[in-house]
Amino acid sequence: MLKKILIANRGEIALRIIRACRELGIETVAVYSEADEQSLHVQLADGAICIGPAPASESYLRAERIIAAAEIADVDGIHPGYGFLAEDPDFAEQCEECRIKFIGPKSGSIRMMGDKAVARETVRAVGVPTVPGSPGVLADPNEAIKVAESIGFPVIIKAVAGGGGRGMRLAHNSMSFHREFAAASNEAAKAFGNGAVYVEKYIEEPRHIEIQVLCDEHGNRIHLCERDCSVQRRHQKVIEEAPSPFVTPELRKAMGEAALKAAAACDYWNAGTVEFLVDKDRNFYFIEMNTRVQVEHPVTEEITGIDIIKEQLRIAAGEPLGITQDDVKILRHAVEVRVCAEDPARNFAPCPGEITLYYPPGGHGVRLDSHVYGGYIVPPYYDSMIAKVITFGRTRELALDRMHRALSEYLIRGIKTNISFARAIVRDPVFAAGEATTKFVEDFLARTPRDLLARTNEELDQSTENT
Ligand code: MV4
Repeated sequence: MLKKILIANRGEIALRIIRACRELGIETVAVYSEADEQSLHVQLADGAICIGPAPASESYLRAERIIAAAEIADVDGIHPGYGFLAEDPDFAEQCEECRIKFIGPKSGSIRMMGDKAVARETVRAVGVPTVPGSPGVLADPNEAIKVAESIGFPVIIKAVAGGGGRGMRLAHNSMSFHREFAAASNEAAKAFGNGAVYVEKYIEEPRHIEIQVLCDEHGNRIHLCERDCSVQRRHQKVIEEAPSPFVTPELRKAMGEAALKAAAACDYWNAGTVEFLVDKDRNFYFIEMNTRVQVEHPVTEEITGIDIIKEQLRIAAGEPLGITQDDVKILRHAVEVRVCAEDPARNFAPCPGEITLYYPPGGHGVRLDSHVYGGYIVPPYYDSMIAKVITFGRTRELALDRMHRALSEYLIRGIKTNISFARAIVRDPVFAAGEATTKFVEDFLARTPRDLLARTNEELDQSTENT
């Protein structure tokens, strides 16, 4: 087993990794920026090293500082968490060259899946369904328009270096295609330093359903079923759940097998996620592979009983998987809400500041993954997510009732959060019926009065006190 690892991250995921290490007897070293000196991940790790000023570009994104810290602390491995350097193939390669185990896939797999056109072509070649589209990158607008016309409009233009919705443009006809093609390419060149784009048929109102995979370094590969992440606002997930209310046992089997084919095609190891779009007729199409542990991994842990972070550590230590596909069972239903420091009344603008009062939810069927506490100051430099509330139960209805109850208990004062927004979604008839597609949040916001989303639990409590 690994003896000592460095955690190249902050916040709840750094804590999550420290906790898994504690249970496995692995020593931990935290790294932190000047803004995170008082953070729980610094307090809870066995050691901690400051790697620079508050902005991520001067601390958590500095590969050379993290490698230097790893060498000073003499660790065997680095866990990158999610975000920051987690999907940077150059960082993984530097770890490999320094003989520090990168707790994730090899750099070659990250590089391959990081180019969305290469990823798509690679998995298509092994029989994974992809969205009809261009065979690869389209450089010439006149060639691109021929492809678009042969696919049929509407089409979506995607940046090769994109992912997560950045650098995407929709075209409804040949006229708008010229404009959108140029816009997508320019936007991608500016944002990623790579203007290459490809074209796909546009799938209307799909569901976003992803398969969790675990692969060891000996060629064993299993999947841990799906997560439904259709409830998103501007490509940011708000609520995730497992199993998907839309997925039948037959579809689960087919998507699971396709995900394992995709993993095999890039010689994948460690934990990964294969993302699919699923249309109303339950056709599924590969869109991309995430070569890291994801924010929403706890819903899979809660339905299967498998600790994904511990599995990552065991795989990185070279152990063969101790679980077979037949061992993977869906034991219950789980839901996750991402709690963010943001103001729903001001178009979800980030809302950093001091948490003046904090009362977290708990009780039967509730898990809270968070690094915050009363008196904590949410810094303005990083992602606004401050907690993940995960609830679970024998049925979806029970998991959702528990989520509503947990969110009602959750008191955070001093900063604005999206708690009331999430609670309203949980009680929405379309969501409750399991009918949410990726268009759900937009529709929900259009039919929901703003003041309802902005109301905090304490304001709701005050209105009940008065009655
Ligand atoms: C699409 C699509 C429709 N058709 N591709 C957005 C994020 C990126 N991972 C892929 N995305 C989409 N790709 C085709 N061919 C619609 C989306 C999309 C979406 C996907 C998942 C979750 C939310 C979304 C919101 C808008 C658009």
